[in-house]
Amino acid sequence: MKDINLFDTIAAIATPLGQGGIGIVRLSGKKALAIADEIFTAKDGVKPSRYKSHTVHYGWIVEKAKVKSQKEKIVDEVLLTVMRAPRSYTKEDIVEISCHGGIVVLREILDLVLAKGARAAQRGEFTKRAFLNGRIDLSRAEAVLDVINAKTRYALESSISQLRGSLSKEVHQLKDKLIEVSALLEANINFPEEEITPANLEKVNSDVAFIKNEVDKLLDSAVHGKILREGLSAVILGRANTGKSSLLNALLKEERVIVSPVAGTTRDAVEEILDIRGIPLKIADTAGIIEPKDLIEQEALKRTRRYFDKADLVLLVFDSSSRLTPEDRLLIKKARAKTTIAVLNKCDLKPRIEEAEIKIHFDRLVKISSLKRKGLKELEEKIVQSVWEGKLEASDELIISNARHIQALKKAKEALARARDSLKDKLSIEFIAEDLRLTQESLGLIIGASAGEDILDKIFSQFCIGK
Ligand SMILES: Nc1nc2c(ncn2[C@@H]2O[C@H](COP(=O)(O)OP(=O)(O)OP(=O)(O)O)[C@@H](O)[C@H]2O)c(=O)[nH]1
Ligand SMILES: [Mg+2]
Repeated sequence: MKDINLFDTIAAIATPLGQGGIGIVRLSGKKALAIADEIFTAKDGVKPSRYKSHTVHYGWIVEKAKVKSQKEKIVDEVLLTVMRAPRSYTKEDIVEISCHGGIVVLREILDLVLAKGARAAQRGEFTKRAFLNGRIDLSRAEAVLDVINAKTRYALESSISQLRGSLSKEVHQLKDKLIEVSALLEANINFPEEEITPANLEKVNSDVAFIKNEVDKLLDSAVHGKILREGLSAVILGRANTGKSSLLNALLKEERVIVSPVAGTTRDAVEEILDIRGIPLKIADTAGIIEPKDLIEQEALKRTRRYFDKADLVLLVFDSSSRLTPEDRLLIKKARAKTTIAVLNKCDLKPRIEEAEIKIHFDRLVKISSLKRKGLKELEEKIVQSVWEGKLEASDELIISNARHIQALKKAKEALARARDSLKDKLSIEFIAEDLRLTQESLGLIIGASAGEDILDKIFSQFCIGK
């Protein structure tokens, strides 16, 4: 996006290309209203440049005759919205033309606008202007992208909160605190003969501890952020015939995979996507093969392993109507390394399993019957709990989901840890001041205060055109 002129008036089709009820062509910049004057004929005859800000007008987009013998051509019947600088998305004059949502109409209107002197906008250029004109900071600009890309209700809520400035507020507060602390230290660096007072040193200590704690909290939330973005992946694990495929079918409420009394029914792992209370859950049914007898079974085992390795959550299925087998015990050992829910299936039959032994290894245990569809709600409940550990219930929590923010926070965390060590070891004040400066810089990256042109390019190129 280098070398683009920020004084140009830009235009783009802001709605998805396809057929729809309405489509929008959007213009932003100094010439937006003058261009609208040339192509829009209002029903009441008033020119757009005379409209008040935030008003909507009915009329037609008209292509004037190029030569006298030609008649002027009506392109479409439209509504035209005017938002004047600085009270607009970009802080510039904005004109939005809402026309009928056909590709040809939209294209013709855009061509007309370009012919009158606007330039085709690049990806994210409207939002980039909002950032460069100081209406939003970088974390909020990125939140615009997250809102557009949100795939679940929770992801949307979290991006909306970031769009409203929750993250930038938090970062600004931390930066202010850092500035305060740095000022105390700088005074000492500039006037070394004046020893830093024990009271001031104590304040530096406690403020640094406070900031570090806040940064840690933000980083902790990133685990949830990943799930909001990408969904949660779970694997159904268990020895043959415990009812893994039956469980998948029960959760999906359809007969998706083959179920049979023959051990080794499932060979190929099957992955499906479920929506569990707004969280997308990718769930894989695997083969219950533990000791492969042929090449196909070897391959099946390999696939089970692959799903197991990448899973955030394991549903370890037991047949509660039989005693634990050595295979069950082997799987218990493996699953302990992961977040696991022990699922005691076939609870409609007489229980024979050593429940107490399983409880030793796993905090979460549910009894279900896939056949009779019992206990499935409790299982869903446990799945949600295991993911959020009750955290999402506190809905105000700020959740970090952006990889760039995570990276910047990690850098801040490292610098803060060094500053704390230096404080503990009573090292020279300069060292501490330097690490606090680095912390400030890293936090500044999140809101864009210290972000370079290359970072901006990378961020805004992920946007769609017209945003
Ligand atoms: N009584 C009872 N039987 C069940 C239940 N769930 C599954 N079964 C039966 O157990 C047998 C095995 O079920 P599957 O779902 O194929 O088991 P699986 O774990 O996928 O087996 P593999 O794919 O061979 O590893 C079938 O006959 C099912 O009908 C249950 O809750 N109660
Ligand atoms: Mg199966």
